Amino acid sequence: MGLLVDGVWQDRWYDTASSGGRFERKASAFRNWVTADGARGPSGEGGFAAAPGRYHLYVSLACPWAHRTLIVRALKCLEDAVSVSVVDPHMGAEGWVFGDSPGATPDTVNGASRLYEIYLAADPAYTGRVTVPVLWDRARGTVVSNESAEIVRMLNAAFGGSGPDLYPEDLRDAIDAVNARVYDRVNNGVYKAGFATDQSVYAEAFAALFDELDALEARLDRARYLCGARLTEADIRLFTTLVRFDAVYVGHFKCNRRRIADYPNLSNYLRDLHALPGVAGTVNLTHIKRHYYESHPTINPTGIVPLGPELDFEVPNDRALRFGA
Ligand SMILES: N[C@@H](CCC(=O)N[C@@H](CS)C(=O)NCC(=O)O)C(=O)O
Repeated sequence: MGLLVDGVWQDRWYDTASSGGRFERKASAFRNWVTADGARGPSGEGGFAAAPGRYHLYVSLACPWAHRTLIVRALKCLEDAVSVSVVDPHMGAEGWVFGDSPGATPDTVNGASRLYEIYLAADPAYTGRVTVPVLWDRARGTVVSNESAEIVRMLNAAFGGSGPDLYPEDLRDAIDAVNARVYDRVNNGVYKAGFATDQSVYAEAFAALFDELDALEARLDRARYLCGARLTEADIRLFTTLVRFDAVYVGHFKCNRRRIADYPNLSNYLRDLHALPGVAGTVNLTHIKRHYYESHPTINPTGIVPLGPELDFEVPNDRALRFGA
């Protein structure tokens, strides 16, 4: 694990000493937008018009942020329009690399062996973390975006894919509001608990996480999805944390007040989303478990990957029966 400083790779763990034991996630650096006609998006520069075969996604199957983009690509039927490379689950001294673990792929676009080479191809003097997902433009030979929340919106809107509109106009305020809470307390909340190096910082993240899961459990008693009867990006964003929770966050990140399996609504909802067309194919529990347990030596120095728990997301769920299809 490391980062680039002025274009040079340095092998370094997260610095929590300068922030009182707190893990602080840095903002993503590349913030351009693919749009239908290439007009400038909400940030960055214009000139990235949607076209089949032009863009390539670099993902890890382990990473919840990258996972959002893979799910939206599947739900919008964009598998043929946007190609994908999958990094190895183990993130070691060189960061994310292309390897030969089952389920990983080579970099078929740039022939890189490490993900940081892609960042350097876009900016030879890049300073910052080298994260997945990355959306690469073959035409301009550069990174469009490395911010999953924005890549999700591009895949939803720019490419004219079929499938549901995951960010419909009339629900945007509701989606933004739930996203903000879920991001801070759940998606990033598990990392704040897991990477804390101070007991009270961990306790604070732990309390916020489980308060929010309790609130989401109650919310999902009233409607099939987070924002009512329609599936939205808010559901996809919650799903990628829920699907990792019992396998990884309960043990590795010490988020163990309850498992998702102990929440009837959250666990039925998790299985409902897992059953959406194309979603199960994006879930790889081997990559998920190997990544976390092998790549964080300060948390799990032996690198032993636990064999349990037994999880079956294919068990039928009650959501359509309770709320209608
Ligand atoms: N804000 C980014 C965060 C992405 C992110 O942190 N990805 C993790 C994997 S789960 C990563 O690549 N970490 C490598 C590092 O921090 O060095 C997004 O949502 O796209």
